Formats: sequence, structure tokens, C-alpha cells
Amino acid sequence: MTHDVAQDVRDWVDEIAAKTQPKEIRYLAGTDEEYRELTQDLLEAGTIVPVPKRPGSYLARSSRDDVARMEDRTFICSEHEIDAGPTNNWHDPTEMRSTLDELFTGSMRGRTLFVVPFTMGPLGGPISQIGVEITDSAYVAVSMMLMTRVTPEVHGAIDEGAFWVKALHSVGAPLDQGQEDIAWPSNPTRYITHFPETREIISYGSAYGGNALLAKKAFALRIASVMARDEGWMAEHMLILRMRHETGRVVHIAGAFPSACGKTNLAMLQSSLPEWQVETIGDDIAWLRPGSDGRLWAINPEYGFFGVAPGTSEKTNKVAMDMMERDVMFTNVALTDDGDVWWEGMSKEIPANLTDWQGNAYDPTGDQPAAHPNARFTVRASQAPSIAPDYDAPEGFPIDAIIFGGRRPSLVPLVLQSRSWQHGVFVGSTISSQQTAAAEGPVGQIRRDPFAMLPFAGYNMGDYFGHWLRMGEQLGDRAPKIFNVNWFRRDEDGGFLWPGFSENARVLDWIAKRLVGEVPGVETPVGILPAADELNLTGLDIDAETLNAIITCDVDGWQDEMNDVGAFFERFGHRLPNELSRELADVQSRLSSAYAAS
Ligand code: GTP
Ligand code: SPV
Ligand code: MN
Repeated sequence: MTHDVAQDVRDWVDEIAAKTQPKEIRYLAGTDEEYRELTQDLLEAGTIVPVPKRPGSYLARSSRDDVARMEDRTFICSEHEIDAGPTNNWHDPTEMRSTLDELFTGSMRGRTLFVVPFTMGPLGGPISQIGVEITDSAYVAVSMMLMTRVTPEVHGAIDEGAFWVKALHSVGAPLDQGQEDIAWPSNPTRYITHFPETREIISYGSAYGGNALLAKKAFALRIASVMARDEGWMAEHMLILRMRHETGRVVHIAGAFPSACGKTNLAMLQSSLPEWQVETIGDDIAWLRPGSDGRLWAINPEYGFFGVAPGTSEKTNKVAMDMMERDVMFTNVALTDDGDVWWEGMSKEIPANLTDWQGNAYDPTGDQPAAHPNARFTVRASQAPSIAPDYDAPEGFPIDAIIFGGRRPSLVPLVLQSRSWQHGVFVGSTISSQQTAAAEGPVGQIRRDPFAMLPFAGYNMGDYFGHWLRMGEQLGDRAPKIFNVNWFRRDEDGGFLWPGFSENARVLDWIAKRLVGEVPGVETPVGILPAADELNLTGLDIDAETLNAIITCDVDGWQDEMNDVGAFFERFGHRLPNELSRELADVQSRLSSAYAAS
């Protein structure tokens, strides 16, 4: 098999193997047979257990301390600290390399070193990229097979001189001779490191999600955002969907919401408005490039979904439930006594005799959830019943609208349209959201998460804002229109004011109408809001007062918000583009006029 390995890959693998000392090296080709073999190994190791109710499906249980992305262990090791910027953890690259060298010495002893060649987007596509991940985790290898296109053709492309990204991963748990393995090997010492200038990724200690599946956040966002800045494209934390109207009209939308804030759900929307149908193109990452027609074209570089399980049900996301009937790798969900999975929100009633995500008998009277709040499902994108038939078209799709959003229990309206691209960049740069269980940290606390890229921009966020502005200048009047949404407004009792999920189709419908000027909207200091009668509310039970609360501009509240934005912007010093300071001043002056008039 090794005969078609690219020479450059073999050289790199040999170098890493000499350092990490694995018991064997295995070059993967991404075949179904390999997938079966590796899952068999994982079953024997106890890393996964079968889920008999769902053919071809397994449940992996991680260790208690390895359940989410670790932002404070994630590093951007650019040559100059200023290039990582105020929102990233920077570390000197030379020092980091020597720390990692020590950690990786002998780190794969007793384990198999897997070589995973993958392509992000179809091989050879105009927006696609390739990479190779080395990992000593079979769980990571099989997850990569679901999440990316793993193919030995990548070696051929590398031999022909194609650019590729090196991603090195070790769980940091070498096995001594005769030492028995544990179900979820990992190391409490953790580093998720990125070297933007050389486009390299090195991750140590964790086997979970974005920490370890390095094609995803590490490559497709952090390293790709740097490549995109240098090459004139964009790498974004965005879903992509297509809306199809019964008249034949088609609208493509890309949407950036922070982690666990609704991208997967919106991408799989089951429209409550019969005239619209939604097709899924991507649920987490978009790579966007100006096309020869001057429009912005986007692909989903991934091949699968790594979706949040809790909250997913027949009611909230039937598409996802149907998608999960077979061939799913679940992580950290609960098991029922009849061999099915379960998580909070899947059903109102908690099944009796659950096994919790740790593998223990679940105590429903306790205060712990049965599934971990960041429990996930990993599944091929092609399994989604809503997948667009052409979702992996190499040239991608021309984006008509970009939506930003976040979890804001108050103030931020259901939907608003920005006044211009530049104002839209301002809106994106000021996204804030309650933190979720997707990353280690305080759940519920509101923080600024510009463009939903706070943990994912591989360079100075101020420069990243500037890149967005430059892209807008290039796209001119062909640029997508920019909107902001918020499904998460709450009443005094903590209930949601907006029903969300399928009903979000009503918001997309307003956006589609705005794109062709079918409705005028209402100018406010913070953007264009819908008039109540512009929203199609047919069949929806919402009272006028509630609706009014979520589609009006609270001038007082926005004045405070803008003061907070001012303080946030100060962090970027002279790397903050002047255009954004001007947008802030403009919003503030519009708010002052509105205040004086009221
Ligand atoms: P990452 O994969 O972490 O980047 O997250 P994501 O943005 O894809 O989040 P996802 O769609 O998986 O949603 C996370 C949680 O938000 C789930 O528990 C959903 O049930 C919930 N959610 C999604 N859409 C809505 C909505 O419209 N209203 C409400 N109330 N909750 C929602
Ligand atoms: C996110 O946290 O935004 C995710 C999950 O999509 S992970 O791949 O773990 O980063
Ligand atoms: Mn994400």
C-alpha cells in the first residue's frame, strides 16, 4: 500500500515516527474496510460501544476532563506577538516547538501512528485544499473518515506539487511493554498549537473534537483564515443553506453563529412556510471566494457533521434525527436499556434505566445530565435527508445573504439588516453571545465573539476586520447583503419569546424579501428592522406585544451596548480599522438623535 505515498509525506512521517516511536505506522486510504477494522479495534479497546438500535452506530465515552474545545490551551505561534492579536493566546514559535519536541519524544510508544490524507472540498476544486493528519488515536482517524474526504489521491496531488497542510496529533499516552490501554487515552497536559507562517498544526493531549480532528477548526478556520487573508478569500465559521421558493426562486445564505448557537439547526431547517424549502450545504465552516462573475462563492469544505446532540429531537430537528438512524459515531450521549442513545431534549420523558455518558447507571433525581451538554454526533453529510443534491459542487454557490447571530436573552432584535457592507462588518465585529458547553468555560456568560470567530481567527482580529472590509470593496455591489438574527430572546421567567427552529423560516422569508426590495423595512439607529406586517406570521401563535418586543430598537439599551463595544474596540489599538470606529460613532450619533426625539 505504501507505494503511492507521496515522498514528502513519507519523509515527514519518518521524521515524526523517529521522534514519537510508535509500534507501527499505518497509512490510511479511507476505505470502508479500514473503517470497519478501526471500529473493531476501538470496540475491543472499550473506547466505543455498539448502539444496536442504529445499524453501524457506536458510542464513544471520553474521559471527564476531555469533553470540549480548550480555548486557554489553544495557541497561535506567529513569529510576532502582534500578529496573533489581543484575542488569541500567543506563544513564541521557537520555544513552543522545543516544548512540543519534548512532549512528542516517545509519545506514541506502544501505539499505532495513523497517516490520514484528506481533502477539504472535492480534490482539485478551485476553493479546495488538502492536508495530512498524523494521529495516534484510532477514534480520531475514524472521525476524520466521517468528517473529511480521506483519499490516497491526496498523495498524488502532493507529488505533483500541490500545497498541503501538516497536522500532527498525539494523545500523549505512550504504552509501556505489557501496559494495558485505557478506554480514552489522553494527557492532562494539553497544547493545541498553530504556526501560521508555516501553515502547521501540532496538537497534544486531547482526543476530543476541535482539539484533535485537526482538519476542522485548526486547519479549516485558524490556518485557512491566514491563507485566506494572504490569498484574497475567506475562511468562516458559517453554515451554508439554499432556500428554494415554490416559484423556483433560489437564495443562498451563509450564517455565522458562535459554537452551539444554532448553525446545524438552521442548516437543516424544516420550513414552517410551505412555499419555502431548505436544502443543507454545510453546518459549520464555509470557504468563500470571489468568482469570475464578481460574486462571492462558497463551499462547505467538510464531508460530515460534528453536531450538538442535546436539544435535538423530532420536534426541533427531524432532519437530524432521520440522519442519525444509522452509521453514526456518537460521543458522550446516554444509552437506553434497549440499546438506543438518549440525550436531554430528545424526549420530554426521561427513559428509565439510562446509562449516563460516563457509563454509569443514571440517577434521574440527581442534578447531573445523562448526556454531556457538549455530547455530539459525527455523521456523513450525505446522510442528511435535506442535503442539497449538488452540495459538493467544486465551484460552490453564490452567496446572496450573510447572517450573523448569537444567544442574546435581551436587546438584540429577532432580525435586522445592516445599512451597507461596511455597517455589516461592524455588526459582525460586535457579535456577542452567551457562552455554551462547546468550549471549556463559564456557560451562560455573555462575551464578544466577533464573526463567531473569537476562538478561530488564526491572526490579529483587527486585521481580520480589515480583511472583511477589503473583501467588501472588491465585491462592490455584488457583495451579499448582511443581516443579524437572534432566536434567543427570553421573558422574565426564562422562556424563549420566539419559538425558533422551523419558525425561523419566517425570518429567512423576510430576508429573502429584503434582498429583492419586496418590503421596505423600518430604519432604526442600529439597522433596518421588519415592520410587524412584513413578517409572514400565518399559522403562528404569537401575541402582538411579544412580537413588538423582539422587533423594536431599544434606544437606551443600545446606547449601553455601544459603550461596551467602544471598550471592546480599544483592545485592538491601531489595528482596529478606522472604518469601524466611524461606524460606531455613526450608530452612537443616530442613537443620540433618536433619544433626543423620543
Ligand atoms: P457548533 O457545532 O458548536 O459550531 O454549533 P451550532 O451553531 O451548529 O449549534 P446547533 O445548531 O447544534 O445548536 C446548538 C443548540 O441550540 C441545540 O441545543 C439546539 O437545540 C439549540 N437551538 C438551535 N436553534 C434554536 C432555535 O431556533 N431556538 C432555540 N431556542 N434553540 C435553538
Ligand atoms: C465548535 O465548538 O464550534 C464546534 C465543535 O463546531 S468543535 O469541532 O469541537 O470545535
Ligand atoms: Mn463550530
